[in-house]
Amino acid sequence: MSATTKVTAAENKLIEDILELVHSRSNILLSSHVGPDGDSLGSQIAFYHYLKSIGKNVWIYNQGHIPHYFHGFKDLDLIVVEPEKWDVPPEGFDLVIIFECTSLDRIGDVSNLVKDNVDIVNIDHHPENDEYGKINYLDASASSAGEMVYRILKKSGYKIDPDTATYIYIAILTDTGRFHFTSTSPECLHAAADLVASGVNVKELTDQIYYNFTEDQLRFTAEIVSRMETHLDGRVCFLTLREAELKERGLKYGDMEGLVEWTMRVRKVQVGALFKDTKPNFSKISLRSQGNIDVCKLAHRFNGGGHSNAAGCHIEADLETAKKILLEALEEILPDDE
Ligand SMILES: [Mn+2]
Repeated sequence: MSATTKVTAAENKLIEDILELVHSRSNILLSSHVGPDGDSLGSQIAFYHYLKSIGKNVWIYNQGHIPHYFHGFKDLDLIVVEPEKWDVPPEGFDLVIIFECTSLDRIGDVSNLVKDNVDIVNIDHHPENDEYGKINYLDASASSAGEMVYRILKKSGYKIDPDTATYIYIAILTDTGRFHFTSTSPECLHAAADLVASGVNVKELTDQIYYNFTEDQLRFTAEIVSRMETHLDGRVCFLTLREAELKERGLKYGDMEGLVEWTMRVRKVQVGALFKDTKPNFSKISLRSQGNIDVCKLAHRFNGGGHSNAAGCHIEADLETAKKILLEALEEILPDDE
């Protein structure tokens, strides 16, 4: 480990156990939550590179769309999102490693490939976790699953090459909102510094992720932002993303990744929400909050979860009804205006 990374004896033991287990297996499946994000994709690809370096057979199967900013990365095709291509080797998988999932069902349809008796390694940084693994490496203080992968790879003796460093960096960068969220700890920044020293091209990478809209994407973003709704004296900001409008423009939900962050750019806003009608009478909601306002707890009330300042949930209702329901809940939890 680098001298700047704090790892407790208990954590050290967990990492050693993971490395030992990984070395003893040959066919390893990696997966993460439905609708993989920068952290899940970066963590899985980085871990893939490590496992290949020690001679393992590795598969990465995920359900859902890849965010637009990931297109153009050369290892993208390692992530198989088409269920018809989810081949299982004749002898089966002998280890499954799951990144940033609070429960096993979060991997969606990939769970159909996970046999009851197969060993699972569970690597997660969410505050609550079902501990469904044979090994559960959990750290709610970690900025990202990527930061935890970094600790494992440092301990493994694997030389982190520029490619692997880049994928871990993507995980940390995107999960901290570009080193913005409260999870941006000294440990996370030390890891990032070490990754840059290993060859991450910070400018090129940041451009590729955050300065890479198509004209249509930016115009549509501007439209949605211009239609934002504010409530409770400007302390709540709602954005709405309608599927019909996406379709009209030939865009996908993955093309609008990061949209919810616009809500928090408004000075007084304490809670921001993005509503998406992903199915008829079904509204998916991304939540953001400031300080002590725990949107993870709020998300629990609506079939969701996440982190205290960034969470997701859904309400089985159309967009306008869902907004009313969420606003009522927010009225209860937001402290009175001084
Ligand atoms: Mn994460």
